[in-house]
Parts: sequence; C-alpha cells; structure tokens
Amino acid sequence: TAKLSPEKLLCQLRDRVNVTMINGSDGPFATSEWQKYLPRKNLSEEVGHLGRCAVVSSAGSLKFSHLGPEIDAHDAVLRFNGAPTNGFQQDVGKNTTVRLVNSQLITVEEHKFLTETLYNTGILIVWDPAPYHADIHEWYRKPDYNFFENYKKYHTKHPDQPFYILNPKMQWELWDILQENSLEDIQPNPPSSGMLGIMIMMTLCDEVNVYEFLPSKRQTDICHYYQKFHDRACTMGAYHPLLFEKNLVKHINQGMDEHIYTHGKVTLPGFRKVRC
Ligand code: NCC
Repeated sequence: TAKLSPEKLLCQLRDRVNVTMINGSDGPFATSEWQKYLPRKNLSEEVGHLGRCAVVSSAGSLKFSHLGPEIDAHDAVLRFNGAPTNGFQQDVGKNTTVRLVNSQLITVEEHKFLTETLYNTGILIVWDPAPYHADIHEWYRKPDYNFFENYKKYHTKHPDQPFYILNPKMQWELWDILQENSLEDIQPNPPSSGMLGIMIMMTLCDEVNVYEFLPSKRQTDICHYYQKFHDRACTMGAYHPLLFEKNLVKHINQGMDEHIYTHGKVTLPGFRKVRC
C-alpha cells in the first residue's frame, strides 16, 4: 500500500520527523522551576553511541518465544509502559535501557507509577497525545493527561534516574508520513508507543531490531505477554493507527521475511546509516 520506495520513505522519516526531548529552553518549560526537573544532558549524550538496539513490543506473541538471550545481546533495549522483565526473562530478556511510557500510565493512579519498582531501571521517556500540530504552549495548557505533577513527584523520588518528556511535535510529523503513504484515511490519533519507540531508537542506534511488532507465527489474541487479557485490537489497533504503522514498518524492513515469521523480527537502519 505504501506509495514511496523504502529508500525514499526512510529519507522522509529521517528528514521530517524531529525526535527531540523537551529541554529547559522550550517555551513553557523555560522557567526556573522546570530547570530543576528536566535532564541536563540531552538523550544522545546520555546513552552514548549505540550500535545494535532492540525494541520489544508488549505483544502476547512474545510468550514462549525464547527470544530473551537474543534481545539481551543488543547494546540497548527499549520497552514500553508497564511491560515487566521479572518472570519473563526467557522470552523478553532482562535488560532495559530505555522505557517509553504514555502519559496515561504515569497519571492514572491504578498503574502505580510512583511506587512500582519496575519503573526504576533505565532511562524513562514519557509522551502525551497532543492535539494535531498544536504548538507547545497550547499543548502545555491542555495535555491529554495532566502528567506534569506526577512527572515532578517521580523525579523528586528518583533524582538520579534520567526522565525525559518527548517533544509532542514528532508524533504528528510521523502521522503525516503514515497518512501520505496510506491509500485510506487513517484515524486522527497519534501513533502508538511502539511506533514512537522505533523512531527514537532509529535516532540513537546504527541498527534497530524490533520484536513482535509485526506478529510472528505465534500471533495471538492475547494482548500482552504479561497478562491473560484477550483483545484483537491490541495487535490490530483501535485508537492508534497501528495497522498503518505496521504496514510502514514492513515496507522498510531490511531483514528477511522469514525472520518476521519465526522471530517476529524486523531490522531497520539507524538514521545515521541512511543515505539520501
Ligand atoms: O499495550 P501497550 O500500548 O502498552 O503496548 C506497547 C506497544 O506494543 C505494541 N503492541 C502491543 C500489544 C500487541 N498485541 N501488539 C502490539 O504491537 C504496540 O505498538 C504498543 O504501542 C501504548 O501504545 O501506549 C499502549 O498503551 C496501553 C496502556 O495505556 C498501557 O499499557 C498502560 O497500561 C493502551 N491500552 C489501553 O489504554 C487499554 C494501548 O491501547 C496502547
């Protein structure tokens, strides 16, 4: 369904999607109060030069995959939201370098973001669904979830753990490319954490292996590898334009189709390696 060649699409992603984190000079964050909370180092300085990276979706199809050792053999591993490693190491590995969480997770009490120890490992990045191409002031006044208070509380409890806020403009830069490359109209909601995490790692790493974002032969209606809950929408999408994201990722895959089937694995180049 994609309209551009894989090479051209990679160039569009590299040149039009600005993957940046909020810093202390960004509009409403340029206050002395925010300087106390926002990380001093930018994210790429914090992680250093990364070679091979893994992005681990939370899909139920990771269960019984035995992919843990392969995932842990990467220089860095990105996970999502409340996806655990304890008790699931055989299938998903034990290393967590970056954890990307949505603003709902850190705001809504039942997720226990402030107390669950699972969040205390690795670099945290939070993102919030901003209005379509809203400017940063407009978004700051009206975030989808008002996560700022819990962000500050968490940072106060864990001052040494780097905790970034994803600049919300990138989600719509990415969405525009998804829409341009789809034959149908896609839902006007931001891409999933999965797709955003893939873009973050393509910015930081030379090569990115993504696990069970495109489902393998283990595809299942079980939503997450760590829960018993069944819902096809987890894999196919409802709120997020997940199917369109997956088509795009399939289109730029540089690995073998067979590895999708056996490992749920796609291999993407880091943007540093993309020549346009
Ligand atoms: O489920 P979620 O996503 O945390 O999953 C992380 C990413 O993994 C990919 N995925 C997941 C399950 C599956 N069967 N197939 C997949 O491909 C997706 O790319 C997904 O983004 C989110 O994107 O932030 C999301 O978060 C949850 C929920 O908010 C968090 O888990 C916190 O509890 C959303 N679910 C609900 O709101 C009920 C989900 O829609 C999107």
